[in-house]
Amino acid sequence: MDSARGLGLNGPQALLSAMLTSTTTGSSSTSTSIDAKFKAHGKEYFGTCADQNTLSVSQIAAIIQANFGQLTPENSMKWDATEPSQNSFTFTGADYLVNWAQTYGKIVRGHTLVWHSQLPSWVSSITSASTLTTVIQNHATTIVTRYKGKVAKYDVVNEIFNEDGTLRSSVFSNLLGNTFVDIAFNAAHAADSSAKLYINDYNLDSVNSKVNGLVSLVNSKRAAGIPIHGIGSQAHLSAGGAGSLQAALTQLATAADEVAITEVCFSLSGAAASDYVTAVNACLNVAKCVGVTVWGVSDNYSWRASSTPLLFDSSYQAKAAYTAIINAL
Ligand code: 9MR
Repeated sequence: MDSARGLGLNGPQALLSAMLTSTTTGSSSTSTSIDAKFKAHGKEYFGTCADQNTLSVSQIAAIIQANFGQLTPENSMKWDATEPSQNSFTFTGADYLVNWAQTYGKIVRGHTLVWHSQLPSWVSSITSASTLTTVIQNHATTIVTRYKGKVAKYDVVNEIFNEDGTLRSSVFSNLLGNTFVDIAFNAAHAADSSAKLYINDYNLDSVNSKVNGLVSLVNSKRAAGIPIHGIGSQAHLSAGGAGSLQAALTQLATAADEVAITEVCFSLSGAAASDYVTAVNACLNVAKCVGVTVWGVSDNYSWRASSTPLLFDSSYQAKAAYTAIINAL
């Protein structure tokens, strides 16, 4: 395949490939990209997470330019990276990702405004509900305003549920109950009314208590006028774990305007081709599913590197799972 030819290049060759891809309309690489093939089925994007560390690897940059249509900042837009101390914002990493995406015409999913993890201690040690309210509003407003028109969708709240569908204990829920959801979504919507705002979580891979709890909360919040537009299913899966994903996405889609697979990877399976095809088909078969994001490009930069969970190996060669998706599309 022409696309595969462009994927295994090293050094100057990869840079040349990248330049050609970015400047040539209808190049062979572009016409066989996963993103282009996925969009041909009526979807919005097929993407990956990245950040300056991976975008600076020439082979990864070339792969993304040729194959992926969407970027999620893997770490650079999280609270610890953007507001490490109160009202002192640092956008170096997030700006790099967003500017790169603009240069190469990639959609950005912002990730993530409110999360109990990678949260600076100055936030987790807040004891006043009114202070925390203002802090959430300021954080969400500042980030969404900065990237207005450049970030299409946001994971506004991330991983707020326990496995039984109840709300996870965090500084947010402990001080504000579930109203921190209202506060965060309202602030984000006020800052950019065009951005699609998501609630995102993991273990939403079958119709389970967590899916049901999430659907119930989204239904009640939307009925109350809170601008929740989408539901993201991370899909950090193990071998054989994608079989019920379509049913779960179908259930999630009953509660929102759109759903997405936001962080898919397959640990302990060596990224079996059939697992990936099952996950991609789950999105294809659910009308409201707008896109799939793989959680990284090459195994060596994966957060689960030892289980080789991605579509490209540590030498930046396309794996069987990549070819299987291309063939399935
Ligand atoms: O991939 C991210 C990794 O580089 C970070 O060390 C880790 C720290 O929490 O976060 C990883 O991304 C997570 C994502 O933001 C939310 N869902 C789970 C992902 C994997 O842990």
